[in-house]
Amino acid sequence: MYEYGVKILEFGETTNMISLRSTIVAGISSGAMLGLVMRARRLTSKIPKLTLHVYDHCPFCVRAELVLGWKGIPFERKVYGYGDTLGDTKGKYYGGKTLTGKKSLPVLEIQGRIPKFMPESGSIIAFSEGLAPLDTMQLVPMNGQRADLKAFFDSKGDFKKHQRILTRPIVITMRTLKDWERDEDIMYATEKYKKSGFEYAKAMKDAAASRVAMNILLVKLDSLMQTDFCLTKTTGGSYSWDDVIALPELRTLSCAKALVWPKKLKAYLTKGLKQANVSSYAEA
Ligand SMILES: N[C@@H](CCC(=O)N[C@@H](CS)C(=O)NCC(=O)O)C(=O)O
Repeated sequence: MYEYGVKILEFGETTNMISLRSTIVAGISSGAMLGLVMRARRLTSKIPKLTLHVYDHCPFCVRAELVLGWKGIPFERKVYGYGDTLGDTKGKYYGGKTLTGKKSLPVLEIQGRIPKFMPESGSIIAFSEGLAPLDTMQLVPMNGQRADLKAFFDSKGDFKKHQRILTRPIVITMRTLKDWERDEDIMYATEKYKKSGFEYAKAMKDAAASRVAMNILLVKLDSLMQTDFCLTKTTGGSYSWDDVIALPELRTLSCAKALVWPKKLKAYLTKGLKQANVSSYAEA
């Protein structure tokens, strides 16, 4: 969609100021065009150098990656082993980098800001909202989460229960991910989850039953989608916090084998991740 010669983001598109500049169309006066280019340059120069420190498998990290990606905000991505202490007392080894001193990711490193390390996915997302060029539509209206979806993804609900059974034994086998490169990374995860009552051997035995339950849950989630491309119908058809929460959970689930994904839901996941340049585990 074009307004005043500048391409406005439509649902599903990502951009950065370089592509924004390149979409300035012919047919407007050279003075107006110069003004637009200068404005675009001014906006671009406002974005500091960003490094997002993540675990690949962490849904909170993926939330931040999605929003930065959808908004076309350039950032460098740095992945850590799950057993890395990051300078904290928790963990199995020190990989050589201390961020906030707490073993918790994501952390956004913002060049020139004091302090330069920003923890908490919610803060990072709010910060990204402020950074995004004024000409881009707001991708994440803070309009509150839908109660039905909140219940669906609740950490004590059935989705999370079956997701853990179907994915925890699988993710740690993905050794090409930095998260699970070292044996200590896997040891850290298994010990942590065992302490919280999760049994890996039982999970493998329960997988078939969980697969049946999950297939039913996926059909239910598919029926909760209010549009073909977003969970929730929003003004302007943009993504909302419901998508920011759901897509990382579905991405985690994409490593589970032999599930039957409803077509619309699968297309939603594939597109949502692709638009932010976030990988899926489905092909791994
Ligand atoms: N409230 C934090 C939660 C982040 C979080 O829990 N991250 C997990 C990974 S998904 C973590 O870093 N865990 C470290 C550990 O368990 O050692 C946020 O939203 O950013």
